[in-house]
Amino acid sequence: MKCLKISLAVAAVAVFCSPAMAVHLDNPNLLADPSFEGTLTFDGPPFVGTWEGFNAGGSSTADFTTNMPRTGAQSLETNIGADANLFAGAFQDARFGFGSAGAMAWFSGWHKLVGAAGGSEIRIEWRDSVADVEISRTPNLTTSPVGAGYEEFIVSSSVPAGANTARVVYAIQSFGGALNQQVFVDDVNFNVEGVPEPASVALLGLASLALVGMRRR
Ligand SMILES: [Ca+2]
Ligand SMILES: [Ca+2]
Repeated sequence: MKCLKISLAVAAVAVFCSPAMAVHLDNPNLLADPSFEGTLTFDGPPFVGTWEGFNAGGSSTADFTTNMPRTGAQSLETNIGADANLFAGAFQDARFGFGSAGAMAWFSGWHKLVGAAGGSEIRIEWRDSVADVEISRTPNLTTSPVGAGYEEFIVSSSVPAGANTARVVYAIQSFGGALNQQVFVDDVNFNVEGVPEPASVALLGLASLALVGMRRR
């Protein structure tokens, strides 16, 4: 039992002492399945815990594929064929709780182009999950990948008052004319300054109890 307590204390130190990363990755990732290794759903809410796909039908599709992973076995594949006014993408809701107004938040990831460039729409839709309303949304990041390898994208924003949820969206569209493209997306991250992931909270809680136990000896 003593060994368990010591190992938990060491784990807590490791959490506090993890090496500095790029600023947009500094906080715990609040997205489930950030590497698209599970299943893309098309079954409506809830949108927390899994990715939900959407498309315009016809030659537009969104799916998880083993074709072009950046890491793991799968990536998200969005695809629109040679027609105008198509769209395809996926989104997920990440909960961070009320009380983060003004804190910085980041939605980042990696995307890779096959076919015609342009048409990416990457954004955060800020929501109040209790009232089930959208508060506001970031402008679309429309920087599309240019081809060859995976390229990083980053949407940064401060959390607006009244929001407890971020709906992170990756979509491609051909509203401006036919594009005939596929975009692969992998290794996404959404985090909010000062918001820990539930698992870290539980671990720190256990470690604190272990330290209290050690002091009492
Ligand atoms: Ca992956
Ligand atoms: Ca769903």
